[in-house]
Amino acid sequence: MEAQIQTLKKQLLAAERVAVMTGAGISAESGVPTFRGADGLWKNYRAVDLATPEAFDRNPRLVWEFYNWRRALISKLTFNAAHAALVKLETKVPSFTLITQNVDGLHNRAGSRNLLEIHGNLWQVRCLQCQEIILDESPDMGELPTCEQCGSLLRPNVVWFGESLDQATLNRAMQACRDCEIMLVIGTSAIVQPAASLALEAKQGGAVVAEINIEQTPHSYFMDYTFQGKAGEIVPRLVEDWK
Ligand code: BJW
Ligand code: ZN
Repeated sequence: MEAQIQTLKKQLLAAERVAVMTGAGISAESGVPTFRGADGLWKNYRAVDLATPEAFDRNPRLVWEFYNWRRALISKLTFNAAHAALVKLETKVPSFTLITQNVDGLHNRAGSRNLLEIHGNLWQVRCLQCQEIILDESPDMGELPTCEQCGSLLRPNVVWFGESLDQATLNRAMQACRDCEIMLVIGTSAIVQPAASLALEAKQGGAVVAEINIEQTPHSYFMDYTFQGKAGEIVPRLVEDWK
């Protein structure tokens, strides 16, 4: 692994265009639970079962309770060495795009600039009626928060299963993956579409693709590099000693 880290590090130093995709695994060492695996359980509900418009229609109180729990938890946490290393990488690479599936806002807090939050942001809420999007960073939004403009129910401004991603944001992510010379894929189980297809897009466009994950994923087989380990340990090593 050591030699491979050194080779990729040299390639990154020489690259003009780099894309990075992150998933829940990059925030795990900050203390944010991931979605799948034992970690993805909340009060005996599977996190993915609550991330649907049907769950919200059926029981908005329950879904808000889940999101308020995550708000309270994440508001006490901070970014880790992997988030910070990506900020450093961005300052060295002429064209750098960070695509995240995470809604926790930790890349933002770490200081990443060219950031595409393709599944939305936990700290934004949206009115079901007037569609107004409001930034509200309070750790508890209350049981059933309502819109100040029209009094209708608010929902988290995130993308649930069966919902479309913002097309303009997705297009920018696709373009960055098609154009890049190197793509890093960090801490994602690579099963949720269309996010998962972005790494394939980069590979097909001729990019060198590298995966950093504590486990193998369905994408490991086509990766040029697979670093099996914690993001907080491996990603900083890719930018170590850079001036
Ligand atoms: C570490 C680590 C450490 C841990 N270091 N690594 C059948 C086939 C194909 C597609 C579909 C299908 N049926 C339905 C679909 C479409 C569906 C989909 O992909 N489903 C699949 C599950 C099959 N996709 C959608 O619905 C998307 N929309 C869409 O397609 O629109 C078109 C459409 C419209 C109408 C009908 C149908 C289609 C939307 C997807 C939205 C996903 N939303 C969520 C919730 C966001 C809000 C919130 O956070 O509350 O996004 S679900 C959840 O999964 C969240 C995540 O961003 C996403 C991905 O999860 P991620 O990040 O990969 O986390 P985990 O937990 O899965 O993995 C963590 C990884 O980290 C693991 O690999 C660990 O090993 C690793 N790890 N510690 C390094 N320290
Ligand atoms: Zn409203």
